[in-house]
Amino acid sequence: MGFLNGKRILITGISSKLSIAYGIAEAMHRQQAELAFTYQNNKLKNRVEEFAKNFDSKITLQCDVSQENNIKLLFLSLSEYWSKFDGLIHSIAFAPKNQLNGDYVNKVTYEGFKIAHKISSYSFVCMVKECRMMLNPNSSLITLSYLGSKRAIPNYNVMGPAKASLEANVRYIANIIGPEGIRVNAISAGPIRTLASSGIKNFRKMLAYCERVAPLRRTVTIEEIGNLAAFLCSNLSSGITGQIIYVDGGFNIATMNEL
Ligand code: NAD
Ligand code: 0WE
Repeated sequence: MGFLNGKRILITGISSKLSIAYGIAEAMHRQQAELAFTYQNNKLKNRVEEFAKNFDSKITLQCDVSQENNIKLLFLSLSEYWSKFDGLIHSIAFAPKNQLNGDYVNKVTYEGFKIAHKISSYSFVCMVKECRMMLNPNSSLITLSYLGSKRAIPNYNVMGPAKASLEANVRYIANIIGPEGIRVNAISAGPIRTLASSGIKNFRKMLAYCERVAPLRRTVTIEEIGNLAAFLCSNLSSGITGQIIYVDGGFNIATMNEL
C-alpha cells in the first residue's frame, strides 16, 4: 500500500511534462494519493485534462492566481468533489520577462516588483486563506522556492526578493496553522529545465556550473523533487513544519569546489 493512500491532494502549476508539479504528481500517484489539478488558463485546459487521466483523476479546475476571486471560486468548485482534503502543492511563480535579465537596480519597476510578489508569494497565503476550512488535520501544504531567495544570483533579480517573501510566508503560515495540525514547508529546488527556465539567459551554463560545483556533481530531476513532496505530504514527515528543504545535490552548502 502506498504511503499516501487515502490522501486527497490538490496540485497547481502543471503546464507540461517537464513541470516540477508533474514530477510531484507522478510521485504522489505512485504512492496512491487521490489527485486534483488546476490549470492557469484555457490554453492549458486540454493538456491538463489529459495529464489528469494518466493520474486516474477526473478533477481539473481553472485558476489564475492573479485574480483573487478565481482562487475563491476554485475552492467552491473543488468542494463539489471534496468537502475536505489533505494537501496543496503551490508550484507557481511569475515575473514579467523584462525583469529577469540585466542590472537588477536599473531594471526593477514597481509594476514588475508587485506582479512578482503577488503571483509568486501572495498567491500562496491567499490559497491557504481560501481553503483553510477544507483542510483535514495532518494536512500538508508545499510551495517551491529557489536559492535566489538567500543569495544574489545573476538575472534572477526581482524573483529573489519574491522567493524570500515566499519563504517567510512559509514560516508565518506554519506558525499560525500548526495548532490545527497542518504543516507547511517549501522545497528549494536546484535549477531544472522547464518552461519557466527555458527562456532564461545562460540557463545551460547555470546547469553546467551546478554539475561542476554541487557535492553530488550533477543537477536534480523532477522525480527527486516529487519524492520529497510525497514524503512531506505523508504522515512520515509528521514532525516537520516551517522548513525550507533543499533538493539541489547539496549545491547550497558548498563553496570553492572549482579551485
Ligand atoms: P513551469 O513553467 O512548468 O511551472 C510554472 C507554473 O506557474 C506554470 O504551470 C504556470 O501555469 C504557473 N503560473 C504562472 N502564473 C500563474 C498564474 N497567474 N496563475 C496560475 N498559475 C500560474 O516551471 P517550473 O520550473 O515547474 O516552476 C514551478 C515552481 O518551481 C515555481 O515556483 C518556480 O519558481 C519553482 N522552481 C523552479 C526551478 C527551476 O529551475 N525550474 C528551480 C527552483 C524552483
Ligand atoms: O523561479 C524560477 C523561474 C521563475 C520565472 C520564470 C519566468 C520565465 C518566463 C518567473 N517568471 C518568468 N516570466 C516569464 O516571462 N526559477 C527558479 C528558474 C530560474 O529562473 C531564472 C534562474 C532560474 C534557476 C532566472 C534567472 C536566473 C536563474
